[in-house]
Amino acid sequence: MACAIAYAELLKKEGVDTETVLPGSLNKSITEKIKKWKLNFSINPGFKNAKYILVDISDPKFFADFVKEKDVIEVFDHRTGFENYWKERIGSKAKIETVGSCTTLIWEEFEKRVKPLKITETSARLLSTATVSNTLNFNASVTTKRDIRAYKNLKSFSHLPENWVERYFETKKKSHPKIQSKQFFKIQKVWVREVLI
Ligand SMILES: [Mn+2]
Repeated sequence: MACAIAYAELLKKEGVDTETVLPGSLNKSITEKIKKWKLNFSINPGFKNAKYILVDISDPKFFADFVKEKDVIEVFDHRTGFENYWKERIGSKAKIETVGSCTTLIWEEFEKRVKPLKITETSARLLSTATVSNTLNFNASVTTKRDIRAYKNLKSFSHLPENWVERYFETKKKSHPKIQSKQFFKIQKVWVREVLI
């Protein structure tokens, strides 16, 4: 969700008529608190004859039914496996790179394309929170320097409270009682590191 909402913001800034479509139910990592932010998306596509940009997904098996492959014009993903598949079809518009979170790729597009650099507070909050969620607060082995750098640079736009990350994982822990306390301890430990970044 974070990638789709933020990238739509970037495209709108560039004058592209864009809509964020998130079919199905929202991911469990989206807490009640996040749902109260001004989230601009629809569940069904409102445009006819639309072109599609896929974010955080590149495996054609998992597309929504309404997306026809020939209408896909750009793909962002941080998981490998389909780089060549998309390169053959859309060339450099296939942005599949191994980073911890797809949000990092989206933020880097802002840095490249938005001059002077700006992003709404909501999009910055979504990208930041999804980054810490996906990388287990930079603790997961998939984490790269690019994720940490992106998160740091988003800070001046997100204005999240200092203890946001801790509170976010607390809430997640409450709604996911299955998370092992050991794993949570790890998260907390790294949270201390995060504050120092
Ligand atoms: Mn992902």
